[in-house]
Amino acid sequence: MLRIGIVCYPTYGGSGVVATELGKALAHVGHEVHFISSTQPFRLDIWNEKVFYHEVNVASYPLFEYPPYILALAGELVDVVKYHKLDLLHVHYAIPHATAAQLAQQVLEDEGINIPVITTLHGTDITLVGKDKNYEPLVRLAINRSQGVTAVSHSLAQDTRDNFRITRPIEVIHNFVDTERFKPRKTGHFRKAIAPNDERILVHISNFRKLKRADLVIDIFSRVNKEIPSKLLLVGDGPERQKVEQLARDLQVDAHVRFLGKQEAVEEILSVCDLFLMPSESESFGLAALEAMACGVPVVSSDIGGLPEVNIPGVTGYLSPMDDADDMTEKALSILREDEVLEGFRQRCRAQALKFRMENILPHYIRYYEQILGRPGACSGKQG
Ligand code: GMT
Repeated sequence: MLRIGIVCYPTYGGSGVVATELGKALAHVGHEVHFISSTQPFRLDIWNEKVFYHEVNVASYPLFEYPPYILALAGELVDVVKYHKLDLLHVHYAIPHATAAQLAQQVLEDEGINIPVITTLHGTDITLVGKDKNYEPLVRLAINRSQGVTAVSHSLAQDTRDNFRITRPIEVIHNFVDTERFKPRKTGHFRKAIAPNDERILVHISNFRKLKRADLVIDIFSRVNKEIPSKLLLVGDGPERQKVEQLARDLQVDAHVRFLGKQEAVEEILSVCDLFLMPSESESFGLAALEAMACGVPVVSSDIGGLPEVNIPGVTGYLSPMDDADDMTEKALSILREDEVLEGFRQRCRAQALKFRMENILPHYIRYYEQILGRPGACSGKQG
């Protein structure tokens, strides 16, 4: 049994979801898991004797225009590692978690305590935010000084090597999905409420940042809707939402579009849907697309980042060149026109998602922990 500290963002976002689900699964097989975060991670919905949550309290002071979160996190990590005798720290999203963990590591080293840090790179910490000239040298240092580094796709590992001139090994461990939670369900009454005349239902889930291209989602939907009676569900919230709402009005499809805001039970929403649109400009993996597939929903996405590692053209949906609304519309229509074609995609989506089920990916993380700790078999827990 290991004692593992997991640092993550608590907000709606892929890295927080992956970190929380991983911690829950590790606890399930017998490890002690300590979540350290600014507020309670939103998917942290189980409590048992193996799960701990430590909130980072950032002291404010009139002098601090920007209270120093990174120092508060590092201090909290020192405390948790020391008093709960952690074996390793696994931080999700490099900025600033990896840097904070390394600060804590230095403090602990001075006190004779050695704790390895594993950093999991998730996406924009490398492809966008991490490229900021102020952050770039810090991210490079954090990656080089971590005892272990994982990336959620081959594409992200390559981007890391290219953007940060990193030569150290990066372990690719794909994201995973809970295929018991995300699975096709019978939800006739909900479907009827959304699409009373048996229209097709398209869906997009994101945090509505610019790179998610929710504007293209509306554009594609407005074209699909001209040929096939359909509805669009938009789940999530973020900076672009207002603009996107306006676009739906301008294109006169607002009567067919529902903004559902932030939702926790996304699996129930996905279960009534026929097609997931993900026209992002950047996507290191596309966890939301994988969750859709697990519910039997095909995906039309852009052909960028890690999406080709998840969404297989002609099998689970299609990949289109970024920004190519014509192509995405054509691909969407080809999936939606005929029931039998849609049904084929649905079944293949579920089969593809099963390859990424938690049970397949968790052992990879566990083997990697053992490798970094230099203790083969240390993590056997209930897994054997
Ligand atoms: O940047 C985001 O969209 C949020 C980010 C996160 O860290 O929360 O998501 C990234 O990590 C997810 C989980 O690993 C991936 O599925 C997303 O593709 C990735 N987002 C981007 O690369 C834009």
